[in-house]
Amino acid sequence: MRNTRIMYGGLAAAAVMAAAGLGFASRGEPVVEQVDFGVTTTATTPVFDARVAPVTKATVREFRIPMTHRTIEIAPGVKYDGWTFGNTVPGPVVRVREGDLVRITLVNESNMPHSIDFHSARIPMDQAFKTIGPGEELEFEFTANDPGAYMVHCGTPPVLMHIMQGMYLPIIVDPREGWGTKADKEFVLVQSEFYAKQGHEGHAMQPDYQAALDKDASYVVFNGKANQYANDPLEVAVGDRVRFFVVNAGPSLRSDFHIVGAIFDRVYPDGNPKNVLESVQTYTVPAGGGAVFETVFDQNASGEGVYAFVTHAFADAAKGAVGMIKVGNPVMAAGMSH
Ligand SMILES: [Cu+2]
Repeated sequence: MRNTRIMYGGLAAAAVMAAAGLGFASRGEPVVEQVDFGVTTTATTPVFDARVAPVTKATVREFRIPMTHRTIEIAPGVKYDGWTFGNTVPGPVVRVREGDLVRITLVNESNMPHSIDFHSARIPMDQAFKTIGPGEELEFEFTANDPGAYMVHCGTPPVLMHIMQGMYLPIIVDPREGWGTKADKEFVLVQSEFYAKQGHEGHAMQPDYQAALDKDASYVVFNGKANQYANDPLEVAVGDRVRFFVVNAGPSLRSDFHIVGAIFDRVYPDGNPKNVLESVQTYTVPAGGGAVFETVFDQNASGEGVYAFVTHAFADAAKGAVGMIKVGNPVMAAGMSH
């Protein structure tokens, strides 16, 4: 879970703030939330924990984001020498509310230059998104004025290389007035692809840059590992309204997001509820884009049972971009292990 410290202007003020549902304590001091992705660990076993905690009451959000090089697992039993934000691929979820001040402290703990690019920020890229060397830090801030589900990635050239290595994470900016519906469960799914070739004997897989240029992916994945939700499905209850924050990190392929056996009540392209589509079967999230999907697993419509979520570009689903959703407590069919 998140290692989060929230600083209030005093406990009494916090109580007032909480009761009023406001982001400011009674003395007008903003509520500051601090998260260090160096000590926050997103559970990645048996699967990357796709559940998303609700947005907190803070109005100032401070994130320390270390950039590291780590051996990751991109398919069951397949190790890869990746590059990360916060030690996992994708990096931890950033969740804020429209209007919040977001303060970033980027720390390069690797042995080569990296950077960070927030799609949710309107900010001069030459300052906030500049490349920093090993051991260096960079601080910048922006106000998250546009609700949505956004990609965050390393923008150091060649960007294709830095993204294919795993340097991305999702940021959710909740609308100030909320989503308009109450979700019973919320999940984040980041689609991306890996281009891997064999390393030296006994070593992890290595990046295949030519394959990346050719868009010849080895694996296409949700949340960093091929097929990881096949045996460990997302679990929801019958009757749940479920909200999916889908971000496509690419670097180069589209995500034609679809749930087999369900229809999306709503899709919010880019994650802004002012962009609303209804009764959607499949919606494409472009590389570098995001969208919010909602569906209800009602008793008599997409009720108890097993469902698959996929990119309906099936050459990519066949490379690992498929997962399962278990609704209620269905009898699992033979060959559908859990
Ligand atoms: Cu990088």
